[in-house]
Amino acid sequence: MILMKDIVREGHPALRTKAEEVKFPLTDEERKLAKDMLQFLKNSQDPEIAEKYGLRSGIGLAGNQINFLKRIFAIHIEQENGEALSFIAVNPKIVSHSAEKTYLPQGEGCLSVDRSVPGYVPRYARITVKFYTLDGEEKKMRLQGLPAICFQHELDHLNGVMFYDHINKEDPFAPIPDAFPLEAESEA
Ligand code: NB4
Ligand code: NI
Repeated sequence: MILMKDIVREGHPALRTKAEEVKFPLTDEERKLAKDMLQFLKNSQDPEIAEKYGLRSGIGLAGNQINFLKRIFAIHIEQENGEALSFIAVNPKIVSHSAEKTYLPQGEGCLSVDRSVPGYVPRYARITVKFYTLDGEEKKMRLQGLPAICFQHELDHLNGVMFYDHINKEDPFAPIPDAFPLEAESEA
């Protein structure tokens, strides 16, 4: 299982490397690592398991973060309606996006960043994405809210981009034109 010791931190070159397109069929090793990445997220959101193994909770994880430089990431977000948006994306792409932007009012963090970097991280409010499953099946989705923000955070990792690269250096909390903060679920 993936533990925090397997997640590389700032300064590791993998976080500034563009990950490679995956060729199908995937190798058994690639399939196993991808499934382990999704399982890490589920474990990290389980209070007992997270406590037992000292896991920081995560809703997304990208290959670069475990020094696996293939264009693969996993997302696992428990939705209000109890369903989980849970998938592994292979060779993900944003095919279109809204002009409108959004951001997490509390800012973003990263499992590869052991410090708080305050500031708004502008993200597209609504995106249409395309990716492949581990078996090579094409998936197309429209995402908004936290799933859209998470997808963009993970896609950035595959391109060697960190969330704080998007923060306004002069004024980290400067108002972002045509952007609305993501309301916390309960307030919505
Ligand atoms: C990726 C996210 C940072 C901002 C917002 C949030 C958490 C991450 C990083 C956008 C993507 C990991 C991957 C959370 C979290 C809310 C939902 C349900 C119950 C706990 C869970 C906690 F854990 N970020 N951590 N950071 N990253 N929300 N949630 N909660 O996921 O570095 O590249 O279980
Ligand atoms: Ni991250």
